[in-house]
Amino acid sequence: NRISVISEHLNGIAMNDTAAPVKTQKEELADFVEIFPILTNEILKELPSMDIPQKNIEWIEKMININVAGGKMNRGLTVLTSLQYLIEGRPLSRAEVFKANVLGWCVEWLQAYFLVADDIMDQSITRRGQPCWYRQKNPISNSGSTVGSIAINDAFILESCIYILIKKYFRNDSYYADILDFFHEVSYQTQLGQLLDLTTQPNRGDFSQFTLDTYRRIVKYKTAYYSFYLPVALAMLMAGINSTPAFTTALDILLPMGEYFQIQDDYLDCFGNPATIGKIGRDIEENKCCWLICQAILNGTPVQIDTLKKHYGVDNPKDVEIVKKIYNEIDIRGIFKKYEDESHAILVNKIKSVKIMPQEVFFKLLEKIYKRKL
Ligand code: DMA
Ligand code: MG
Ligand code: MG
Ligand code: MG
Repeated sequence: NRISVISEHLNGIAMNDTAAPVKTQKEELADFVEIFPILTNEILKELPSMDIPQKNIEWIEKMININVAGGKMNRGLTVLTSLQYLIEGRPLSRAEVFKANVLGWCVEWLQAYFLVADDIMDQSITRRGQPCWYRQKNPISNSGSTVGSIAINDAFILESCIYILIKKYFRNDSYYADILDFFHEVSYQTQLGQLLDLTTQPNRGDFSQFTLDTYRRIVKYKTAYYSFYLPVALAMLMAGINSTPAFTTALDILLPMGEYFQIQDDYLDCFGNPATIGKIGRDIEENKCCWLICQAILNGTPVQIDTLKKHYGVDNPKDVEIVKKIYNEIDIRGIFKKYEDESHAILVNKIKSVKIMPQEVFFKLLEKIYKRKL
């Protein structure tokens, strides 16, 4: 079939050490997208010999297609982009380009695993413009039931896929164990972040935990490590960088960048266009310790804060409206805009002081997310 032909073709390329042609950003995106069905096929093709019935193989195929593909792919593309800046003075080989993109997809698989679970835990409704996976129609049910709690197990399967792919393509590389360590460590950090997020949420009306210190800890763990540090660190491994100071420098920039990114995510949860961001905000209803509520507590009058305590964390459109009205009264948009500019300036200054590795690695990432609307 077509996919196995492409697969053999690309495995051939992966063995090939000739220089990859210089490509436009659009072509690089097309290359990245092109290998997704090949990687999916690597996972699916093992299943018949494991005696897994066809209907379950189809389930996994559908589940992977819906949850791994269709995002912005910023994290996935970052591995190759970073590697290009890290390897100076010579073009990357076709094999290097291919392998960087495999790692990029592994980051996308990791993200899919977290999002499937996150949407259940956050009781979200839509993701990437369609119902969240756990809310989708169960493909093999004849009673119209949803995927429901099977999605919990699907999240675990998505996680396992990462290690199948890494083993397939990196088993013989000297940095194989380092890649595994990074995925394991960053997974744990993200799980801890989700725990911090979920445990600041249950006591509505109690604002004692909604401080910027608590907030920063949550978002460092739940977002920054996997979204910003991981893809760059993987490129660093591929580039043969193994000095601790280089990784420390990367952390020093990428964790604050991840914080900035999650603050944008929180802002968009409230003020973004669902048609653009592909998801319907739930932070107010879910009593999340998000950036907006922390700022409202810092900037509101005692009367406003009292009103927020009555209406924040209630799953009712009328209460949500009252919260948003107070956000507007304290000019949260202005506070956000000021934060965005200041934070951008601080990051630019930090990046300008980097000497141990090319600054473009970081500038490129910052440029992609500054003032994002989705
Ligand atoms: C996202 O936090 C964190 C992870 C680990 C998925 P979130 O719940 O704010 O994300 P989203 O707004 O995409 O649901
Ligand atoms: Mg969520
Ligand atoms: Mg969440
Ligand atoms: Mg969010």
